[in-house]
Amino acid sequence: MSPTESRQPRVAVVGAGISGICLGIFLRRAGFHDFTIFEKASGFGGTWRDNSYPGLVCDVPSRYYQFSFAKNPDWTRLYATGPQINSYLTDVARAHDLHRHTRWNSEVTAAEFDGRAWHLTTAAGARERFDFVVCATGFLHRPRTPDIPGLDTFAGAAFHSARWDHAIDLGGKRIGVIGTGSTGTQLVRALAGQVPRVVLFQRSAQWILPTVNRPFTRLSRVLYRRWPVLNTLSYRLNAMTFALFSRGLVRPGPVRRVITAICAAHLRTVRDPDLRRALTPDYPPMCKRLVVSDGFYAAVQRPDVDLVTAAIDHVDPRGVVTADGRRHDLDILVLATGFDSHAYMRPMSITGTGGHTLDRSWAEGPHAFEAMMLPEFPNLFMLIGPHSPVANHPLTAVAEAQSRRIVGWLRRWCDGDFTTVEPTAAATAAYNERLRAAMPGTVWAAGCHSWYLGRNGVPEVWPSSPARFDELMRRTPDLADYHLDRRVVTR
Ligand code: N01
Repeated sequence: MSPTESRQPRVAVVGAGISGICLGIFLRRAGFHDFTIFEKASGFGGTWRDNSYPGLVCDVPSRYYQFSFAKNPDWTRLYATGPQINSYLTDVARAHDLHRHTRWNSEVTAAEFDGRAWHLTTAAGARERFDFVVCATGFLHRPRTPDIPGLDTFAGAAFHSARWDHAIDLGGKRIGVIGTGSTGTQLVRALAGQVPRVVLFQRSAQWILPTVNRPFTRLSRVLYRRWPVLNTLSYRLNAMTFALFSRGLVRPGPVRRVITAICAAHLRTVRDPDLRRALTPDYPPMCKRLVVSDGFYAAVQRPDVDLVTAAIDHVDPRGVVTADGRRHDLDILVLATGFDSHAYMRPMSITGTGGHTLDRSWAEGPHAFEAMMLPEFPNLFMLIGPHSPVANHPLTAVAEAQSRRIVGWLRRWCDGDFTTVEPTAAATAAYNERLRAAMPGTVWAAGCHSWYLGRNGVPEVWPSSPARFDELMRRTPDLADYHLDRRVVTR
């Protein structure tokens, strides 16, 4: 029986980024129409909407960083730009009528479970009741602003890379970039040569995997449009390459050695030995998220680009002063300092059964049962939550696997199998213990500081292959791992 013939659950989806869009499409396709996507901003795309800095390019190939059910034949390059991905996501969402389900400028501030249903409150004070809540908030949405003394005294413009101020003319400006992650390196690559001076403040050096962002010919795009199977083949080929890459992440062996050798050879292309030394990380490749770039080393060797490795002491109205006493005069200061990735759906306050709060549950760090559910929070799901395979695997694929699982639970609800479901505390503890036991062999535990690590220094990512994750998501849930409440709820 389709859900339209039986009872329909009311579902709230928080966030209209990749995972919220994906779930919305899965819900519609499965016949679930009573759902609302709450979005704090006024457009689809999540982090791809928020990030619009110069040079933003996805480091996963475009023909893989897309939904498997909505393959785009018109990608113009091996790696798509941020605006191209944002347009793609918006087009896919609109093509599936998701704008009809989306409530814009509606930030959910609280969700409370009353023993039967969830009550959501928005920043505007509206309150609404739902049978299920899905947090599709992602983990790269809360910019992390460094606590640098004097930052607020800077006379020029200072902003986080995810809040790029397009009103500011970059022409003739000296630009400082703090941070050498994927964002900082892309920014330097894009700004070098376009402005009189770029100063990169590096706290930790990064390993850089070289690539070439080659354009796709017009002919290839015509062929991909004519024969969609080509797009499917590209997608599968990329999936196999990434599966191979992920082996290097989760255990030592030949893949890790090959990637290490490629990164080391790439570093040797830096001619000046002092600069090369300054750019040499003190941890193995892939321990932090590997930066993929087709020009960072060339950019940083330009005479109009300075690499500053001295620690930042403070900021004053004229620029950044480093611990060696030098002042670096600047007109613009960009904070490419990353995100509070462990916040997930917070600061939204979530209260489950018996007044149990998410903050209390996560006092020792974010965790979940099989990446998606938590004890004491019935009928609450997370998309791309703790221990989802955030490594370099495309989040589109993760969102699809998890959306499919949520639809499975909703179907069971429609069949009357349960009214509320939550994992048991014992199953959750055992699952997290298994994950922890698998972490020591992973590259993330190889001795570096990164956002992949939790407060206790244990990695918070999926410690196995994407295929194993997909298998877990497709497996029929073992009901012994859950509390199922079968009370009939009358609304
Ligand atoms: O952020 P990061 P990001 N003083 O956290 C430094 C995705 N992404 O925005 O390494 C000085 O990686 C910090 O130094 P350290 C991708 O998943 C994807 O670059 O902590 N420096 C580090 O160098 C990525 O992993 C694409 O010592 C300070 C940097 O800031 C994630 O977003 C493109 C500092 C932060 O690096 C985040 O990347 C862009 C301080 N007080 C981003 N505080 C794609 O292509 C922090 N730093 C898909």
